[in-house]
Amino acid sequence: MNASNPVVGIIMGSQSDWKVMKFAAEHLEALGIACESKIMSAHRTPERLEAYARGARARGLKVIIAGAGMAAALPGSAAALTALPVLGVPMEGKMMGGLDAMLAMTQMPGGVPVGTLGLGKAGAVNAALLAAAIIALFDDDAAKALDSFRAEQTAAVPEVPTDD
Ligand code: RP5
Repeated sequence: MNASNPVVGIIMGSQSDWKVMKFAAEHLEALGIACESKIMSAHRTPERLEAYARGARARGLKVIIAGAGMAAALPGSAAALTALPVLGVPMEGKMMGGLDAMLAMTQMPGGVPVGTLGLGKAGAVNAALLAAAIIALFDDDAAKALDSFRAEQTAAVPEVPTDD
C-alpha cells in the first residue's frame, strides 16, 4: 500500500527484499499508520535514494525503515542524507546467512546512526513496531493501536503447550 500521507517510508534495495519488507508494511497498516513502500538502491539507483531521503522530512515522513542485503548500504546511505530516524532491516542471504549485512548496518561510523533490527521477517516486524512506538510519542491514535496490539499479542499466548 502507498498511502497518500505516509508518515513511515519503507525502502528496500531490491524487489527481492519485498517478501520480507511486506511484513513491515502489513504491521504498520494493521496499526493504522500510513506508510509507503519504495524500491531504491544505494548502488543501483543512488539518485533515486538521494532525492527520496533529502525530501523525506518535507513530505511529512517521520521514520524511514530501510531493508537491504549483501553490502546493505541502503540504511546507512539514507541516514547520511536525512536526520530522520532510520531503522535498518538486514536480509538473510547466502553469505553467512545475512550476518554480513547485519554487521554492515550495525557498524555505522559515529555521528550517523542506524537503528539496526534483527534479520529477516522478525526484523521487519520489529522495525514496524519500533517505528510505531516513535510515532506514538506524538500520536495518540498510534499509541492506542500499539497498546492494543501488545495486549492482543499477550492474550494470544497459551499458558500450556499442545502437540500441534
Ligand atoms: C541488495 O542486494 C538488495 O537489498 C538485495 O537484498 C540484494 C540482492 O538484490 P537482487 O540481486 O536480488 O536484486 O542491494
